[in-house]
Amino acid sequence: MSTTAAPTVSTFPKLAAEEAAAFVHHGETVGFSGFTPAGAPKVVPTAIAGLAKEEHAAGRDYKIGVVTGASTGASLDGALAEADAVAFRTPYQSDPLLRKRINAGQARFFDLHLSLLPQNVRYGFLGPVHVAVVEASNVSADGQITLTSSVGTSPTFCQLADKVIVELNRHHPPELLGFHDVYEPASPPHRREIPIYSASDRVGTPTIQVDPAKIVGVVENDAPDEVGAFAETDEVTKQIGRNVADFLAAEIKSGLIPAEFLPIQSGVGNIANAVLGEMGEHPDIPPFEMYTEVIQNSVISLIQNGKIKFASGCSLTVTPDVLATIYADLEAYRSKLLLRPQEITNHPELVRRLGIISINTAIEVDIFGNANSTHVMGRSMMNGIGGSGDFTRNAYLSIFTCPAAVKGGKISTIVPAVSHQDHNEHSVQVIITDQGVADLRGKSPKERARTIVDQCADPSYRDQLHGYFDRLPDTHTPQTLSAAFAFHEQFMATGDMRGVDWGQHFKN
Ligand code: 0RQ
Repeated sequence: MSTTAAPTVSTFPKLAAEEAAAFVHHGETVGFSGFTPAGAPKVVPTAIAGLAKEEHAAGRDYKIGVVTGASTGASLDGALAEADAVAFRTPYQSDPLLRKRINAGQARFFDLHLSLLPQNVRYGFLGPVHVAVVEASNVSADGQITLTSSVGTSPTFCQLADKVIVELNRHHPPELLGFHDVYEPASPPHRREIPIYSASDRVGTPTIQVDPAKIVGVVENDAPDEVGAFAETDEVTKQIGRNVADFLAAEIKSGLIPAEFLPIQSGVGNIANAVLGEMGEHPDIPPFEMYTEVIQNSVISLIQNGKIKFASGCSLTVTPDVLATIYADLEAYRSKLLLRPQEITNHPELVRRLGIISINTAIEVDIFGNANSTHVMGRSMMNGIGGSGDFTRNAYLSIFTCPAAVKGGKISTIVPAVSHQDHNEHSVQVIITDQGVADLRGKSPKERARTIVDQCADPSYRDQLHGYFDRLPDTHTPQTLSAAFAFHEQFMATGDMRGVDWGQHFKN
């Protein structure tokens, strides 16, 4: 693999961000690079937001469709939401302002499995992509774009868009050439197998090849990725991590997971970061590989101490200090890290073939093993399903983690029925909280219910959950519709799930 970056050339017009924004018109759809804030453009989206405000002030409509790899940072989702410039948004977001607009019904959001986004765009299911805005560490005269800290859906946006705007970000060195493996599957009926057989296999090219005639200009900047700091690991999160690590070590010991271990996918957020940290410290978990979507801070620490041998992902979602350590020693990481498009990192064929162990975080799970990753109280969107469904459905072993109770104990994450369902009982195999592990494999719904309540629920909710279970009819899945949402109703009425009066709910 060549590590010599082709020199950046000045054949493309050099644009100010505002000049680039002028290429984006009301009603158009823009495909932005970025997967989490990693690799998302910064100055062009903020300039588009400025244009939107000017248009609104002049009494004209201005809104665009915003499609990205996953979530982005404040200068993309945040700025566009603040300017009320978002007509629709997909497939995932985590910006507080945008979330507010979505939940207020002011921005249309549709939540997609992340592996499906690129092909849905190629199939035309989302309509045309008029403009691609892509952050790059280099662009050559013949239109080869070297990406930065993520791949996301950029190859597809660049292929389909009429116009491509490159944000050339000097924060990322051109020597990143070789850290990306760009591959797009053919569309049916011509699609073939994807020839990846281990986490480190390469099948594509190091750059995106774009028709140079489509590149309308290059905007230069040097802003770092807007990846926020992770929360300090608290005792609850640590205990979840220890429970996951102990469980996996026991699975290896019993032979249910091969002794050489299997590639790990770990979800996004504070809990996922802490779980990996604990796995890294466990003496009975051998060094392993990641075939994951988001590479977070803890992965880099574990590469440094040898516990992670290789990490394939879609984004380097690490804080600026950690990215700086990688960039200071790029050659050492060249054989340890690889970034791929999201349809490859999350591809069901590959997740099943490689035997991925998936570990994702749920907002709540119910006593039968259904999981909600996206909605608070069934109606407020948090972030989106992300890649959790891609991995869970196809994993060798699928695990969901969550604290047994949140919000100072006022919310039990173990509930009689999830208020929104993203992953059903057929795909969820293991639930792990700070209280313990519920291994659901081979268990009937009634056995699952007892295991989940006894092993995973917070002690302050166990009697209440038994109170529900003990009143249930003796059927296969003994759910009782009039009482199934009593925990949620109680919370919405009083702000606390504790103290449900079952007598009111079981009327017959
Ligand atoms: O609220 O922010 O006010 O403190 O949700 O929860 O405990 O910090 O956990 O950062 O790991 O996020 C499911 C949202 C968890 C994330 C979710 C509140 C809680 C806190 C955040 P505060 P924590 P995390 C591949 C995998 C879906 C996508 C996915 C997610 C806030 O993991 O978005 O899996 N997952 N992708 O207090 C009310 C409940 C709650 C609750 C937690 N039951 N009711 N609030 N919270 N449970 C990667 C990608 O796809 C990119």
